[in-house]
Amino acid sequence: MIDARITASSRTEPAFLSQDPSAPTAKGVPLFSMRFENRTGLTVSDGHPVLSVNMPAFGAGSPVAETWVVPVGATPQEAPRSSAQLPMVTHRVGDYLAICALIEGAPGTIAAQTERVYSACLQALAAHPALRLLRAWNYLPGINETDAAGLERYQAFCLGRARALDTAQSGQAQICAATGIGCHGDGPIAICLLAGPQARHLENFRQMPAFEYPAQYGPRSPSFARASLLDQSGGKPRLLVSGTAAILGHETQFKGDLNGQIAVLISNIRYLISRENLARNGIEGDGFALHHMRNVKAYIREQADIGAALSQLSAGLGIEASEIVPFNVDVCRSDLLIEIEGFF
Ligand code: 3EB
Repeated sequence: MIDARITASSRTEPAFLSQDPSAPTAKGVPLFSMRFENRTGLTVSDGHPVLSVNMPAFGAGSPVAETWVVPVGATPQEAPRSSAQLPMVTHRVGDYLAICALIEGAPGTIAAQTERVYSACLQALAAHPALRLLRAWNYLPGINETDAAGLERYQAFCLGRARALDTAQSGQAQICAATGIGCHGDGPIAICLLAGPQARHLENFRQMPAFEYPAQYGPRSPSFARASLLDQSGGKPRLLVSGTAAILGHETQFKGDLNGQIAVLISNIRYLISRENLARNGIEGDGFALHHMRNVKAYIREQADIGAALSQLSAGLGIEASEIVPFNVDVCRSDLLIEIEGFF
């Protein structure tokens, strides 16, 4: 089992906890943290890797952190290991592994550097042959800018990531749920991979699989699944939902219309988690309820849209606006105004 909590900088005062009473929220061994603050970096702190990402939560006085936690029973514990070659830290707790890394390099080298660092991460994963990729987070400064090689930085990143996945030798490197989103500043790309026991990776049958997007969106399609379903060995299954936007088929809907985009992204998540979509993915079960979405993060391109976006998301999902953490960042397609993610 694994769980994540989002907290304000004071660890003892969680700003948000999973409300599933069966979830091992408060107690457990931290596997890794993502700290949303005003710089990007990678450190080891309190025995686990901390990936700092330059994207403070909007309106939060202090940094917000999302910490993924493995229940206490998951021993023995190993210390995090830092790579001698790259800014990369791996940490294994029980059946879970986190790999956090920074992708740095001169302008025009994003594709090559992304391939190099992703390959190193996948090689680190290969040292744990029983584990599979469950979730990836990718934070890109200047995501919509054109890099010195003439490609949009997000597209260059997708190219490098796809090449690294092509050359990964084992079936461990399955295409999993992911986030690919902008962040502030001009620092490195920050990534984190979560691996664990076998997961099922789902598509949304109302959207084209992202890995099949046509070439108009870049030389290589984005390598991610719409969601990954974790078998919580006896507990409730957990569905990790990728960054989700107003895309139907492969096309952005309601360009320039925030309300329209939010309506479509909510209907995308509603369908993704439905019994019908699960069945089309070969998974039995009733599906999930929208208002059970947790650890919701909203990525909003225009600062002026944040208030309206939170109200509409809160009403549409049926959760409190205060449970949604907003970030004012660019989204991977320049015509997307908003993207959200979370889990069930
Ligand atoms: C989309 O549907 C939205 O590149 O890893 C969402 C989640 C998006 C993950 C990624 C990109 C990624 O294409 C963008």
